[in-house]
Amino acid sequence: SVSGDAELIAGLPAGFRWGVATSAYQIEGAVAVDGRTPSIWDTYCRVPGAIDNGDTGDIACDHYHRMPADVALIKDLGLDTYRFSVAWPRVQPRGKGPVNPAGIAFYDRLVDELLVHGIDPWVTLYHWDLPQELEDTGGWPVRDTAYRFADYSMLVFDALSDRVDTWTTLNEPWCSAMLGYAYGAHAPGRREYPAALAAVHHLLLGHGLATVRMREAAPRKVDIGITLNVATAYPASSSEPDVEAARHADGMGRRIYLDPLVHGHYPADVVADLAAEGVELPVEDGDLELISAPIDVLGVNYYFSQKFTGYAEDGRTVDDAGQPISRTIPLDKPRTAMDWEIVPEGFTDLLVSIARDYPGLPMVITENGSAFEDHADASGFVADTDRTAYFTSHLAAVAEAIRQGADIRGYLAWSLMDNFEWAYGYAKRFGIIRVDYETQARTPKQSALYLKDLAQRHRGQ
Ligand code: GBH
Repeated sequence: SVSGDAELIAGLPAGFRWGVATSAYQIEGAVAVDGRTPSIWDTYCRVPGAIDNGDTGDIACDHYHRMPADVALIKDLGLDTYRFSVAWPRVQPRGKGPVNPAGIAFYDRLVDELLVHGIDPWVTLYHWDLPQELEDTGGWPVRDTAYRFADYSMLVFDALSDRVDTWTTLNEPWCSAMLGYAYGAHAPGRREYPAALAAVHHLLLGHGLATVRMREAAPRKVDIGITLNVATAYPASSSEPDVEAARHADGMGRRIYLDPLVHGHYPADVVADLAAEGVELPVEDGDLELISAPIDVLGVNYYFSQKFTGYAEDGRTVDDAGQPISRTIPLDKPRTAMDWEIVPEGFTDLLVSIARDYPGLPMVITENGSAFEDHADASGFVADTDRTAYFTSHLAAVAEAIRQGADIRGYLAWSLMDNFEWAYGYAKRFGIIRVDYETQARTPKQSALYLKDLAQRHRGQ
């Protein structure tokens, strides 16, 4: 409602960023152009059955060839920030060696195009597209990959830091490590549990190495941070097994990243949980000092929260291997097209808990959004009232967290346009702009016009 919108706008601080986010593999296409080599996603998309409908990122939104028009769309929406990712295999083919001039030139042009339109560029260095050659030598489970990431980061930083103020090292290391190496649901599709935990540590180490080197090389004040996918883990009841299950989930999803980043050590309860599974993180001397190098901003990606129980369906509290049960059960909320429950209060609780557990760390919402079954009219317009309502309830949740003391500096919607939704291919649409994949026509949806209006009114107040 208009009055509800006025209230949420009033709850957001002056200078609050309004923007949109994308990632390279999800929108660029042009995978074999200007010296780019394959990433793990190019490879994984060719595994039969890996991606719904056999979709690939080969063409995606063809953003590589349509970049100026896409930047103009952001400008038309009156948004002030655009978060995009750099494709490692474009900038440094095969993951080593000098910069590829033709590859970095694309991002050079993108940054200039954004600046000409008064849009603040926010660079994510790694949004999951590891050069395949680095996977062939072991991927994130091997320590060397962290050093390779820091070297690559410096190539990008050297080229763009004269104009880019805000830098994110990694997008959602949980996804890279767990979906990629434990659950086999994302590239490279491995199911190797101890290796996935090594990947967690090496991703964080890569973040730390890159952060320290970028800070030293910075030509002026820049903001450096990391983006995490985090959520609230609610216990199903106050029973000990349910509370334990939620603690375990929160440990593996949130604190295993934030504790080393902010406090310089892994959480003791998580280390104990892992030891009980026979897993030890491959920490070497000095690693935690690097990982806890100060950051300027925490990027928070939020989609939904879950409820956890420590009881199996048959009532047991341990599995066949003697490990405690921790599984999700429905909160009984409406769902999006991803089958994700819509839990805005989990967003408030999450942001307030981060502010409490990690005080002094400014946050920006670097992704929030939803997929729904969109219906385009003859002109391509989508009256996406469900997506619009999702934005309203989640922005209100952010405003409520701010009211409760959380330091939140901005909100970037996921996503600028419909794109390649990883294992779901093009079937799931998160865009605020409709993409017709036959013609590559872009049409702003109702939700885009809604965010445009909110940002404008907030700025004008
Ligand atoms: C983000 O990932 C990505 O950054 C972005 O590229 C992607 O397009 C967007 O979200 C939409 O998916 O049920 O075990 O997976 C979010 C991935 C999804 C990871 C929810 C955590 C919950 C636990 N997150 N998931 S599980």
